[in-house]
Amino acid sequence: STRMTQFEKVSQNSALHPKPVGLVLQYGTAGFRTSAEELDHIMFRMGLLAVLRSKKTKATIGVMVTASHNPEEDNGVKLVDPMGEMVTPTWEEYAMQLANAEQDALLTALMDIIKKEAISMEQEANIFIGKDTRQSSEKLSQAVLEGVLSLGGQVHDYGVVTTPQLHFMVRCQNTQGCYGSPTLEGYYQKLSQGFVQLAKHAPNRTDDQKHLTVDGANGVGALRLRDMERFLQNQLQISLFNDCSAGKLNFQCGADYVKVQQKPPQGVEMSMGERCCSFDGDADRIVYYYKDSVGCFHLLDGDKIATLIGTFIKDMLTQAGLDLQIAVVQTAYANGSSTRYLEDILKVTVCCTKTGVKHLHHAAQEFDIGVYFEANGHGTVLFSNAALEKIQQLAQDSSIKDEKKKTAAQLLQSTVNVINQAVGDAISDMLLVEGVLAIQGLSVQQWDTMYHDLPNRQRKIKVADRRVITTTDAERRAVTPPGLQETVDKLVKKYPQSRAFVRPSGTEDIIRIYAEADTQENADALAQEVCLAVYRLAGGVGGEPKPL
Ligand code: G16
Repeated sequence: STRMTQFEKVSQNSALHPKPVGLVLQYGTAGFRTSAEELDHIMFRMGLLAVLRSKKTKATIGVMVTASHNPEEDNGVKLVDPMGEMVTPTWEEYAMQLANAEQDALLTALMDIIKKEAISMEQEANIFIGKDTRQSSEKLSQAVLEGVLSLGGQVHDYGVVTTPQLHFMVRCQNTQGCYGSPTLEGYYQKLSQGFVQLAKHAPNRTDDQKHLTVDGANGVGALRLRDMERFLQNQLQISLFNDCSAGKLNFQCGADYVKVQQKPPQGVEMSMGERCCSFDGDADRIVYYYKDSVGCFHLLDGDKIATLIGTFIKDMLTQAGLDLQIAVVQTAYANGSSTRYLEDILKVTVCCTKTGVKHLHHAAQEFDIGVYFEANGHGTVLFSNAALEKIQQLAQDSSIKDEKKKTAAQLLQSTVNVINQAVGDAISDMLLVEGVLAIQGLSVQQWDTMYHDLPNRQRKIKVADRRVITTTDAERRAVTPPGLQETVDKLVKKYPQSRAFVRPSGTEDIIRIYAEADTQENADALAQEVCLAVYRLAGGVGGEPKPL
């Protein structure tokens, strides 16, 4: 039968992308991620899985080849579900079964998924593929493509696009264009129109106010931002650095570097008081920063962005007289001051989830308006259908005489347009922040004073097997190894206003440590002590961690 020949084809082609015997990889925080050399078979097999997922959902599925914030030598792959969200957890399990099946067991693993999910192989399949600028991405995305074709799927290869652009394309395609048009042009047009509408409400800005310095992390975000500039009608004047012309991807630059090191990126000219931002390697994260008049560096991370956006949306809802519930979703990394500000001053619901956009996204869907941001700058805003309808109705209601109300409704509508609801998006978030600052007439310094971050420190520790640490309570407490949490609790008691937690990374082979306290010295000291505890109790390797 045709089915036999199809599976024979899979079998034959998979031999060209052989799995190293015994290699086992996990679907982590954001898909498979490791050294690029280990990923060829994973890519081919994710092509196969994407075809099954597409047949199952009767919708277009996305496959993005990227290792985002990781070094250039790494790569990775994430699957995108029909509405542009991360693939659902059950399918992460299937991804691992398929990825880790030895060569001669691949067909059985494939059949098993088909049977469990009752997939009709006659159903057609459509896959969108995207990749970042890594050297290995070209060949690896080709392996995805071969996987898709082997199982008879149709492919549209978008080439080098940001991760959020690929998510956007998938959502546009599966909403029959309601969300926008599934092309780069469509993406630039939708977002920039929203932004230009917002900027029109701040008509008298000086060139200085329109100016923004961007660190592109020497990645795809830089390339695609360049494309977008001509759509912005001079409402933003961008100086782009680390634009892929010379430097290495994510090396001493980009959002992750700036956030973790708490210092400016290399390769960027910053003048005093100037607004600057950094993207990460696939442009799904953004952080802002500036240098004050005495040269001191100030970081405005995902928490500050969430607070700015949350405050703006809440103001607009009040002015528009719309009764919609707004919530902010964070993770354990959220600075304690931000949580306090959101709860006590802004008086919005705050939720805490595990690390990983998929968890935050899911929690944010429970509200009329869910603002979600990781402290590392990954986030967006979700609007329920009911909220969207109410906003649209009000924005189009020509009978409203109250100018303030009318303006607020229109601003909310433009906000909806500029936001990429599929996933966190550095370019989209940047345009929204720029729009909000413009409308509210805020400088980056004024935005920074909304609340003061508690001093904090992030560290990494290498252990023999990071799975020995397991956590609970949205990763805020360690369950294993025995004694670790008790030790952390004791250490935390030594420092005022302090908090600390440890968790295994899902994107790198390390344990992450976070500590905050009343002073930077105390945050550093606490982080150091927790690092030592992890090293001693969780099988640290490579020598005891030293103070920074
Ligand atoms: C990915 C995820 C983020 C997560 C980050 C770090 O970011 O998308 O949600 O915060 O990894 O995760 P972990 O601490 O588990 O290593 P990116 O930008 O690298 O895709």
